[in-house]
Amino acid sequence: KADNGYRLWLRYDHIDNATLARQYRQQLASVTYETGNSPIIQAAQKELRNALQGLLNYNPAFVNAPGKGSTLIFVKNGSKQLSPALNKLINNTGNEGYVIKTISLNNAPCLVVGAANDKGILYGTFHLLRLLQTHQSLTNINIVESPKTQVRILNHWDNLDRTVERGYAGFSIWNWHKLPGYIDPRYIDYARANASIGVNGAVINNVNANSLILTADYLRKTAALAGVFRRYGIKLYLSAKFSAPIEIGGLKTADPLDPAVKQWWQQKADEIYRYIPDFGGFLVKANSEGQPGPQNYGRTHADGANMLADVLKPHGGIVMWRAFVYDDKTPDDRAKQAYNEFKPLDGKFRSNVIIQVKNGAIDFQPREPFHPLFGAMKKTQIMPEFQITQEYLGFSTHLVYLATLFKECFDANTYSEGRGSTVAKIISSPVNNSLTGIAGVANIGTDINWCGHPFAQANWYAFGRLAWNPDQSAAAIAQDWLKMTFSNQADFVKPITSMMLSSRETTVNYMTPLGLHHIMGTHAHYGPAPWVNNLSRADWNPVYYHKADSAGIGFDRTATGSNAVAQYYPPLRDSLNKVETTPEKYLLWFHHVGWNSRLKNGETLWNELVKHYYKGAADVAGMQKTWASVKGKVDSTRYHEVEQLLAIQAGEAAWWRNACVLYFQTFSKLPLPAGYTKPD
Ligand code: GCW
Repeated sequence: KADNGYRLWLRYDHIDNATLARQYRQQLASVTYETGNSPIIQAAQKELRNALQGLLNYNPAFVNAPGKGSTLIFVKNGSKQLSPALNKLINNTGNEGYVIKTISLNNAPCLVVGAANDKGILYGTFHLLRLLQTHQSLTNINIVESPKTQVRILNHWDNLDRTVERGYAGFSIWNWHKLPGYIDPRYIDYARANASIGVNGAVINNVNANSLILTADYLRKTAALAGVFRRYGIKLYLSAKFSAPIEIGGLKTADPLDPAVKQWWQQKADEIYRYIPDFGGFLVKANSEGQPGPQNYGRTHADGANMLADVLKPHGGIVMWRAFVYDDKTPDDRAKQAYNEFKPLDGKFRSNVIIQVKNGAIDFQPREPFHPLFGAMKKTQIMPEFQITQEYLGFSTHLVYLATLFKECFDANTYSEGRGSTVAKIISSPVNNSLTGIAGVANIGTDINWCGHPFAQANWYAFGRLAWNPDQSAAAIAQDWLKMTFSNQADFVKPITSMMLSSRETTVNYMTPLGLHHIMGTHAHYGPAPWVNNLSRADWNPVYYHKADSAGIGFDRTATGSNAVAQYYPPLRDSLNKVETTPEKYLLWFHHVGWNSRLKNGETLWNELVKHYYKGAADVAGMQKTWASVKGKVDSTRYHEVEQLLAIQAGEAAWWRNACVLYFQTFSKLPLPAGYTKPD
């Protein structure tokens, strides 16, 4: 059957295992809602009906009160039918959590989906459906869930002309021309998909913001989108340009300490909340890559963020202030700048400000060590920013499952409070009652399958699942996604799960092995260009990062070099300061290493580098074989799409390998290891 991928992981195709389907129908024979009838509950009900219709070709009886023969009951805030203990459990699930539990009601098993609030019912519904979609047993269920972070948000880098910065899946899905009058059904499907994975916020415009988004004309349009999102528990946020008071307010300055500026933002906030009563707040990129900010007026990031936080505070809004800053102020090492600028401001931000920090200190590279700001700001709330769109990972052409990359950051130990101070723990622990959060730069566009590559959908999916709970495994999430998106067949799920799990390491191997970084094409960020050395700013040039010379390769960030290692806590700082104790995957990130230096396995650095590049390219050929082995187990449309994309990826992996090996060889002047054939 043809499948264009539009339905993402919410396909709800009929379960062809007849025994299983029959059992589900019996177990879900009658449905009762003791939840009230809010718009969110209605959305949840609609999802349930549609899904059961699709999965089981079945319309359960909807009964008003649970009684004899009740098999599925949704309960908000407790019910007379339930034990005090279960009611208590349900009432303690918080704003978004839920319980799914099998109980005995009138001597028969009954499944309870309980929550303290509407959103919990919505999320519980999607979890229940996931059990069906992945063919799990519905017998003796006992699930208690609540999210580990509160703001789980997509950042769309969408421009008002519908181009998308670093977007590789068509144009922006927001049709500004037809809004607010026309609600594209796609907005509803977008909201459903997000709700199904627990995403509860969306910044709908680019951080390189256009002030026009804050004018009444656009606010009317965004309000229409917010109306769609609200029914799925999603708050709308906007990227605010710091100079908006000048551009659309007619003021002469945007100085955050100027009373007229503050008053302008105050009125703007009040106006926004008239259009969108549950508006989430602002995301701000300031004094970064040419964007205006408080430093233009001799003020600090804290001055800027706090001014905006104060005007949003009475309405319950937040400011997500980005720490992605770099310019010529830290000429020896761009990686140090965010820490240098933000660490001294620790404790100076309002409690409704969250500092949004990229997972690594450079920029969404295939592999980076975690950003040293995690754990460094003990009195300031921090949220990580991941990039779901594959700016540096082959766009939507390469199959790269990013859950392993996200996990590497979450699981990293910062040592800020000794052992166990992982990034996941830090970012899910509220500081001064602030909200906690996680952001992901969206990979969504107008392409029929939303994300360009059928497997790029997995990265949107995994982002949401991990934002809900960063402790989940990348493998379990991949399996769920594969089953829901393609097929439950074990001989499909097993090989393709392992293909997904190794795909990111494969990409690192053919792009930037052993800690190399930022050696890609400098404008598009596609393909290799380690040789570029003529851009106007030193820190835009790949040669600045790899520093290859006749002696060796790599960026010395130790005490004898830029000393970026000092931004990490001991004992990590000390181990990164030495070649021998630096994990080899980060070797050239922290050290300039001689071509003939021996690595742990006894190989020379040069040989090991070459071998990584060759392995990366060979492993893409392996992915092609794995995919060929599941032919016939998935629909032919998506099969052929992935097949063709993998062929491109294989060609480009070889391109990366050849370019990097041949270029670095001009410095090492060493032959390839025995048995390796030099590329033409
Ligand atoms: O990753 C870089 C991108 C820019 C982007 C910037 C940022 C939105 O190349 O396109 O701008 O980072 O994160 O602000």
